[in-house]
This record gives sequence, C-alpha cells and structure tokens, in this order.
Amino acid sequence: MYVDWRAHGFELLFIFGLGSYLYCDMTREATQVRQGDKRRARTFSSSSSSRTRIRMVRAWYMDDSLDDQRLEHQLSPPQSVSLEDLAKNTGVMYYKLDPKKYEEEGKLSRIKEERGYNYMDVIQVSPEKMHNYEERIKVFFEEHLHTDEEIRFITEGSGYFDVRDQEDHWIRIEVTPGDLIILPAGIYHRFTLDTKNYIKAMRLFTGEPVWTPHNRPADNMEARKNYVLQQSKGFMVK
Ligand code: KMT
Repeated sequence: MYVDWRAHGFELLFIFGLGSYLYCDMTREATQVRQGDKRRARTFSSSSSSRTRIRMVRAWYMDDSLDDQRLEHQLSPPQSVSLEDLAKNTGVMYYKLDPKKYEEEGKLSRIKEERGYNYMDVIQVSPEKMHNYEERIKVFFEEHLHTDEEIRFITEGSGYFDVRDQEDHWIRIEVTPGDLIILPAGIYHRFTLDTKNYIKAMRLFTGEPVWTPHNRPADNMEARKNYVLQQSKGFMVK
C-alpha cells in the first residue's frame, strides 16, 4: 500500500505516538501487577508468619498420673482433640483474637454484643499477683461447675482448662494469649496454671457476675441437668 507521507504525516505521527503510549502503559501495568504480587506475597508471608506466632489452641486427652498438675499430662501416644470435636461433644466454644490488637480488631466487641456480655474484669493468677494464691489455686483445680457460662479471654501467660467429655474423660485445653474460651453452664471442669506459673485473663459475664463453684457431685443442679440433656442431643457447632 502506498502512503503519501507528506499528505498523512500528521496522522501517522499521531498513530505511532498513541501506539507507543499504549505499549508503555501496558508494560508499566504488567510491572505493577508483578510488584503487587510480590507485595501480596510478602504481606501473606508476614501475616502467615505472625499467624504461626499466634498459636492455635491445643487440646488432648489426659493421662491419670498424679504428677504435678501443671505438667501437660499427655497420653502415650498423645491423643489430641480437635476444636470441632471439643465443641460437638462438650459445648466448649473457642475464638482466636489478636492478643495485642483485639480492640482495633473489633472481634471482642462483636462477641460481647452477640452473646450479651456486659460485665468485664481482669484476673491475674500467679504466686506474686494473687492474694491467697495457694488456697485459690486449689479451688480452681477442684472439679466443679457453674450455673452460668465461664468466659475467659487470655491476654498474657498461659494455663490449662480441663473439661469432662461425654464419657467422663478429662480433656486438657491449653490457653495462651488471644484465646477466648467459653465453658457452658453445668460442665464439670477445673483450671490450673502450667509450669510458667502466670496467666492474665479478662473475665466476661452477663449481668451481675456469679463466680460460685459447685464441686462435684452436683448432678441434681438445674444447670447440670440442662447441660447433660443438651449433651445427649449434641451441641450445635458454628
Ligand atoms: C476460674 O474461675 O476457674 C478462673 O477464673 C480460673 C482463672 S482464669 C484463667
């Protein structure tokens, strides 16, 4: 095809210019996408590494040994319990929150609102921080139930909540910062520190708090009967 450069010089220059501009723009966008991918990959790996730093809850069946209650007491070989089985068989609920940024995160406020928790205080358990430590720690470790849910959000330290499953075996649940655990009313349970001897937790409640423990046997209590009935039907898993 013959093109008269003199007659169409301007149009040709325009087409060539536009072509070069579009080509450069596509190349720039492709580079940005590649950089974005890298950024996303970096964000992912940094959040996944922080995810590994925030440990998920561990739960397992306990042995019968009478050794120090603050040890793990794993069976040999260990038998772990998934969160789903824990929820299905015992009604225990568990949420993972950011232990440092839970306020900005908004998850705690949502849980409080959804479940109607309008009371909150903080408990610290350690030989140094707790008045009557020896006495209190014994009370915590005595198998008992409450007439209301027991809700604890761990902000520092660690410890173990032990709960009975449907066949009356002990399941040990390790709690660390960021764990929010809800034990249903009427469940037989107990609490102990681990060998680090320190935990700090938020206690949540609906209305005026009632902390009274009812030691086992408390099978005739309304809360226990309701719990057993619910357990026989199976707990709802979210
Ligand atoms: C309880 O009632 O068993 C406790 O408050 C235990 C300490 S909270 C981590």
